[in-house]
Amino acid sequence: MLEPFVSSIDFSSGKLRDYDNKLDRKLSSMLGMFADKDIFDQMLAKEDSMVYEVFEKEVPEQSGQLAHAVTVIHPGKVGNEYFMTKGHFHVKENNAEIYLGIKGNGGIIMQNKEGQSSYYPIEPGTVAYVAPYWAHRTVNTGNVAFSFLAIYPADAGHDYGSIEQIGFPKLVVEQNSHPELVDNPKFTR
Ligand code: M6P
Ligand code: ZN
Repeated sequence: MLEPFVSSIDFSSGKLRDYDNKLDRKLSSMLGMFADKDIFDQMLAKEDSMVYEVFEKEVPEQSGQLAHAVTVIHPGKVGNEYFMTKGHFHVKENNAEIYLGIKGNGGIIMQNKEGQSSYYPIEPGTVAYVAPYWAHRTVNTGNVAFSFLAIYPADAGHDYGSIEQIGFPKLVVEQNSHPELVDNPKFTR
């Protein structure tokens, strides 16, 4: 049986200090996910920049366990589209998730299977509830690292499926120095 434990977030960097696993997502692991392919290719040819890092505590992927991780999205854009996570549905579609904003400014874009979308800005202290059945992706809309804590059932599973090719109904882009939602041309339903 797993024993109780604690971990700690460094609020100045937004990172989890005593993580067990770290996942690095660089531009090269996000092929086809940003709308402007030409700019993406130019950026990747120059440098395979880090887009986001996920600092995880290890818990068994079993019903009843709560996985928790801190994600740090670096500041940056591909064209006018903010750096973002891949985004996923849960394999167990009826599993919810909680995000808590730690550092920086960002947002969460969600979609359900009917193609409806929902967007909320996240700042330090914001608690976002990802309802069951909603896919979720976060974006960094600021000039510094955007960090948040995620808590979710450890056996929820990640379903990247069509999101890797098509994405979300809306793109989160910078317009006149502000985040705006625009229609995703690849998303047709
Ligand atoms: C959060 C959680 C994780 C997820 C991570 C990165 O920390 O939702 O489950 O893996 O963000 O998001 P993604 O897997 O969509 O790239
Ligand atoms: Zn999730």
